[in-house]
Amino acid sequence: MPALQTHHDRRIVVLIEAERNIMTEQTSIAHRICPFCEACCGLEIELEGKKITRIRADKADVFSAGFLCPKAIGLKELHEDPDRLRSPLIKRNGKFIEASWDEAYAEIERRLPPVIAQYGADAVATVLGNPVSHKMGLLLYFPKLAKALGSRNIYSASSVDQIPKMLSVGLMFGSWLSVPVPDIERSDFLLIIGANPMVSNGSLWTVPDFRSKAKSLRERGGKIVVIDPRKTETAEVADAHHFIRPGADVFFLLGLVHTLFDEKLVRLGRLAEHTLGVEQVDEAVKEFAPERMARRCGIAAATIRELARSLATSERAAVYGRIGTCTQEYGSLCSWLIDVINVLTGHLDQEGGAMFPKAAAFAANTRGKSGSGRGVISGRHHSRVSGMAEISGEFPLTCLAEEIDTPGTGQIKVLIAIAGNPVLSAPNGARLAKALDQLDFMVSMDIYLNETSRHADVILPGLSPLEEAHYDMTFTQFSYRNHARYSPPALATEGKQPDEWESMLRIAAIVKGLGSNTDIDVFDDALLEQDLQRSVGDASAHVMAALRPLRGAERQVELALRSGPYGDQFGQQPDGLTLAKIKAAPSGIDLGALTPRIPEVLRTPSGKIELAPQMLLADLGRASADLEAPAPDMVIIGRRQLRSNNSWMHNLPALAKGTYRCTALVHPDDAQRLHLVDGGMAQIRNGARMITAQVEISAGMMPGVVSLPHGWGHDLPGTQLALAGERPGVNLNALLDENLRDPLSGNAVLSGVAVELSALE
Ligand SMILES: Nc1nc2c(c(=O)[nH]1)N[C@H]1C(S)=C(S)[C@@H](COP(=O)(O)OP(=O)(O)OC[C@H]3O[C@@H](n4cnc5c(=O)[nH]c(N)nc54)[C@H](O)[C@@H]3O)O[C@H]1N2
Ligand SMILES: Nc1nc2c(c(=O)[nH]1)N[C@H]1C(S)=C(S)[C@@H](COP(=O)(O)OP(=O)(O)OC[C@H]3O[C@@H](n4cnc5c(=O)[nH]c(N)nc54)[C@H](O)[C@@H]3O)O[C@H]1N2
Ligand code: SF4
Ligand SMILES: [Mo]
Repeated sequence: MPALQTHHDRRIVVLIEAERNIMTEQTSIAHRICPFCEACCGLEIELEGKKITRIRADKADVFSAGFLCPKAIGLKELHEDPDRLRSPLIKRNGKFIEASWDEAYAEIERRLPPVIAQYGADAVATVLGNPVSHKMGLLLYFPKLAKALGSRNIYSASSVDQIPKMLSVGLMFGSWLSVPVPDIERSDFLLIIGANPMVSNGSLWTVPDFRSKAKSLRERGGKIVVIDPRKTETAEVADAHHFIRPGADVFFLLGLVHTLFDEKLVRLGRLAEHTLGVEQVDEAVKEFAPERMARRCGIAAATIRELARSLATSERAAVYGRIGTCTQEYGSLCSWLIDVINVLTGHLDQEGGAMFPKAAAFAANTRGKSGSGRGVISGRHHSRVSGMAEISGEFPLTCLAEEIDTPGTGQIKVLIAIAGNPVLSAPNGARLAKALDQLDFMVSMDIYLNETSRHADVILPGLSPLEEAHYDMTFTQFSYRNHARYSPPALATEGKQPDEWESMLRIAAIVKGLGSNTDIDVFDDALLEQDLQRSVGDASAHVMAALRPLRGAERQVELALRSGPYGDQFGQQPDGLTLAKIKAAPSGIDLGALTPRIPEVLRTPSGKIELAPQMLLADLGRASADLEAPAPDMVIIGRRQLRSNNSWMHNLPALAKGTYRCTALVHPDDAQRLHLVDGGMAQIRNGARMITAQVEISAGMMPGVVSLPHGWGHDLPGTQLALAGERPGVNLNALLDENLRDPLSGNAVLSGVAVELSALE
């Protein structure tokens, strides 16, 4: 600043400084990674004292660069929502009453250990919902709770979501989360199957502002092709869209793989020396010529062949599939074939292709010896009633109800539900709801009294996202670009509400017999010391001392970062990452574009890409036998909506307002045939199950397919969701059969289920 010349100048400076003081006293800006969806946008929270005055995108964010969606305002509305729970609830004589934290933990101590003593560890089940993957406290401390419980009964939303993909990448690349993602900024061709990133903002692919990235791709001459039974918002911004018969992706994908071999388009390039099983795949797909697949999947043979050629001849291309390809009978096969194509076309692990992110912390594919490993192990035990295999340490969510309501040795007596709402989010929630009422004891860790937590005996509410710190442990593993960002709490907690990691640890302490009043920090220290002894042996004292100033989840983040692939290795790499360095960069640290990682990323015992896992090859017989199956007259699929997030954001005014959205989309021809009118009501029936939904006629639907969003149906008694209850919508999952699963992964079939549709007078 130039030297001040005049009295006038000096006065201005005094004024500016006065204003700055007001700014610092009253207005402040906090940074928060949005926890609502996988895009993980960096946001700026403007505060006046404790009041949230504005939420906007952080333009300087190294990863999301100024993008946000309408849900971001939900951070303010959630914080202020009068229905959001701030203190624990205990059910007494069927009614919830507010309780202190000490009372709530004491109630758990009174009721949980006796059940374990009487029935054994497996009598206590845990069920985890989607927000767990967005919450470092829950994610980091659940393993400690699970270890203390020692129960095999672990369930989560993964098995109504991505577990088929986890299984296929686990078998192929050796760890559950080694999911390759499109390197969209350098790609020329994207084939998107059963995903709608324009609305979902990406999944197993963290890609904020998909729209701009897709636009740039097309502006540089690239192409996007979408395969979906609905002409989605993503299809609208693509070059081509093809309807596919729901649930028939496996036939389409087999047709593509067949073509690659048939037309001699297979080019593994650099991957050749790192891949096993190419010949087996060639042999296995011989019978699946596109000409035989076309009728079954609804896509012409010429189109399948043309797409195979485009993928093979584009220099930089990737195939990406999501929910639509997972939540169906062939979820595992589809997930596998997508990456088989990425490998056979030489696009896996190549710039502009499907690449492996390298997260700064917590990724199994950055730990231990690189290049090979134990691979993944599944099926170590089977569920009691249906005999479903454990995958990645959990049983299918659709087995939870039967494990509670089927008497016998090993029956579940206690449930700890953590940030999940399976009564709405899982098929046949009515059965689950009934089962929950038969439990001896149920704890919900949730922020609402909703369709699931209403069944609990004790509810422990989590903090508002603005009151807790955040490091993204999950989605950094699926990010289109490597980065590290940290959000400190934007606001101090009101009262004595603990962080969720503390509650988890306290329940673990209760199970361990340490008592509900135990000193949590002492317990946490002891657990960490044990872990360090195992991982770093003699160096544990040094590491423990370095971590000493921090506690809880934050301390775990510091440990993972410093020992991670970019870390300072506790002083050995002084330029490396530490939590302090990330904290000093409120808009994050960019760690660069994705780089090739094969073979280093692999953790298979062979040290190779396993292109032809036996389990998957064996399942092709099922597809082969199903080739002639006729198309049902009408099938139902799901859809996501921009202002909604599964079941739990319907109580926030800015997201709940506007036109009614829980509508059943049908093609005009179907509407005419079935005498359905726009805005009229339709009965949707699956055997004895029936719901009534409002019809919306849409030329974007594939004929013979009806689309209804999930997560609705807020008309169940005993909840405290005033706004959501005003327009409850209907529950798609009430129609679906909990016994319909992808047999390999146990994932629920949520898509392509045959229904009858009829007009309601
Ligand atoms: N038919 C059909 N069903 C589906 C799907 C579909 O496409 N079609 N999609 C499936 C998918 S992909 C998923 S991921 C699942 C989701 O299944 P769930 O995770 O069971 O459902 P959500 O609606 O996300 O419920 C999240 C719960 O977490 C609570 N919550 C929110 N924030 C916090 C927090 O900070 N702490 C705690 N303790 N609790 C919190 C909410 O109040 C809510 O109860 O639904 C699945 N269900
Ligand atoms: N706004 C918003 N964003 C969200 C969520 C939300 O509820 N709302 N949920 C979050 C969660 S938990 C997840 S897992 C992700 C999911 O992310 P996405 O997978 O991108 O989500 P969807 O929008 O459900 O897209 C699935 C698409 O599959 C299509 N589909 C259905 N059946 C089939 C089929 O058999 N074959 C094919 N090829 N396509 C099919 C549907 O028409 C739909 O367009 O989104 C996340 N983001
Ligand atoms: S796109 Fe997802 S992460 Fe970004 S602001 Fe919207 S809800 Fe939040
Ligand atoms: Mo999900």
